[in-house]
Amino acid sequence: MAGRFWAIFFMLAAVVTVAFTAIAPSYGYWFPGDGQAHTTLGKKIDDLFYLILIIVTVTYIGTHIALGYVLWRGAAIRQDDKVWFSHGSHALEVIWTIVPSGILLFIALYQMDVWRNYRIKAYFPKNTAAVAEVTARQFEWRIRYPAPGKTLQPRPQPDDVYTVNDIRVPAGQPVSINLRTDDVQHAIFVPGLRVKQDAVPGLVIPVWFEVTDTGTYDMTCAELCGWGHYKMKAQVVASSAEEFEAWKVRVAEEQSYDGIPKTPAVAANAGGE
Ligand SMILES: [Cu+2]
Repeated sequence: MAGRFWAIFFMLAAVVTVAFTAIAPSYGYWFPGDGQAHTTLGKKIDDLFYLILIIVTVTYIGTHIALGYVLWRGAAIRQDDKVWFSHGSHALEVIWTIVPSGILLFIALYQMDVWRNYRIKAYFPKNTAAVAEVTARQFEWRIRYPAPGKTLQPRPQPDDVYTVNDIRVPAGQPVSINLRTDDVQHAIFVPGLRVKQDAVPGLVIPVWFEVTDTGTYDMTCAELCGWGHYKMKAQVVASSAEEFEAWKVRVAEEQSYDGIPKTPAVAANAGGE
């Protein structure tokens, strides 16, 4: 009797999983899906995630059905039946070594394109523009942009534009940021853009992404870097290319303001002083 109970119990796990998978999405209880990754590559990363989720779900259901079946069969065995020992079965060992290895190998090869596209500079989109250098420190993100109309230089220039915890990029085109850190390890993490990269002292790591929708995206530090880790909340703001340039002109003006307003925006700000 107890054997039958556990057989049904484990089968039920499979049934509940199938039911949940079928019903949950329509109630909004589901993983981030279509249209929630706001970068071109992020959508492909989500596809990989779902591929793995499908494999895991099928394996989970299959395992529980098999477990339930074995328990059900076992419950039917009477005390005086001869016991069958399966321990040390060569065929079984080979099967459950080869099948998972095959699945892992498939995932490893299948995701290679996305990985290469994401991490290896030679495979970045051809027209990727380096918009800024992001330097992590204890405990904030310092962002350095080239002056309006100029290109980003490896070393700071006198007319560079700076912000803190505020990354601005143009949307609809591939852009890259050069990630550095002044002190300990930090990690840039923008969930909505599916962008995550460790910042390692001594390295300048280019990170590219193409934001598909204009908007403001939360950014955090994903490396427990010290007591001020929690303060490293930042944002990535994606706007049209024109707005991005206009914003940069305005910030450049504000930073080099010498009391003589050159644009209406700065003049308006200076008016109150
Ligand atoms: Cu940090």
